[in-house]
Amino acid sequence: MYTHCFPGGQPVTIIVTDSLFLIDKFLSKLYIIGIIKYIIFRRVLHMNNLKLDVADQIAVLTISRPGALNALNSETLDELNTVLSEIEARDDVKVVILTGGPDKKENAFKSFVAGADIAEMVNFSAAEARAFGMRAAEPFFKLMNMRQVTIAAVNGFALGGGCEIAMACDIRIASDNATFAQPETGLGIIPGFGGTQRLARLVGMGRAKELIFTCDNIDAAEAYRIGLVNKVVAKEELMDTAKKMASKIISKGSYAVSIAKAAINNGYDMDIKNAVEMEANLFGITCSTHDKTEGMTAFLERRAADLTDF
Ligand code: CO8
Repeated sequence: MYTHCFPGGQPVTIIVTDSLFLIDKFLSKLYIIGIIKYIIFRRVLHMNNLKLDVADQIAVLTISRPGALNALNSETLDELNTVLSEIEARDDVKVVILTGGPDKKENAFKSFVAGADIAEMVNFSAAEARAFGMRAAEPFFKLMNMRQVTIAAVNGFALGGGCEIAMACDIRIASDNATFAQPETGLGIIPGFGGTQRLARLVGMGRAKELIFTCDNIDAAEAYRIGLVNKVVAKEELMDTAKKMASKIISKGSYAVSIAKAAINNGYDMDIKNAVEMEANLFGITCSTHDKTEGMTAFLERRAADLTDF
């Protein structure tokens, strides 16, 4: 009898007889492969400006540049791009919550993201500025289109690129002290991380133009009133609220949620006739799943559904 322990797993008791010798050798190889994969994974996921915590199928991704109020520089955008690809491949993550880390005085509610990094942008040529914009576009589109639901938990300043990254998420929940603005025209530039497009789509063209032309700060209550955020809560309740919403979403059919997300995103820029046809096609796909059979059968049998597709 022999106990074999997988990385991060429970010890497994194995009875080693002659006939099981080969199996044991195979398991030993798996163990080594596990260690190699762990080392590679750690290497790939080594991040200077982001923290990732995964629990209960929720990934909390924290942008952490305390000295710059979490401003987005090239390194942070690249890390974001890498980690979102890693997360999208994980079946154990159904919702991503994006938030900002504390400032250098440990104030957890100072800033979500205070914009793109002005110190990096100040000497950009036109070509470098364009490249910087495209560098952000990739991870921002991942937030928008990845199969997991993305929630921005906005815990303070969401200015310029900070407002823009929040808008790239599916849902925004703001703490009551949060401040939103697109201050770019005051710096002689325009919103370049999708702000001219996503703000108009979220709050309408008139309000988007007003915010971008005046650079006005708006508080969380006003952001809620104009439809920029889905919910405003006391700052102490921000993460709990975001996690509760995440858990509720996770309790539904995760594959169906991801298909609904794709339908909403893809249809938004289509004419209504093609959009509805696209929806019918996706509806057909969801009807061929285990979850559809289980969900509807459970309803008819008056029991809770066990939805497992993702
Ligand atoms: N970039 C770089 N550093 C920043 C940024 C930023 N966006 N915001 C704050 N910081 C730094 C400050 O320089 C300061 O650093 P240090 O301590 O070394 O002096 C530190 O963070 C703390 O900031 P403050 O001392 O200014 O803190 P205050 O509490 O006095 O003020 C504010 C907080 C009001 C948030 C203030 O810091 C501020 O106005 N920040 C800039 C906000 C801004 O204008 N954001 C928009 C930037 S432009 C943008 O986002 C464009 C996106 C699209 C780019 C597209 C390119 C293609």
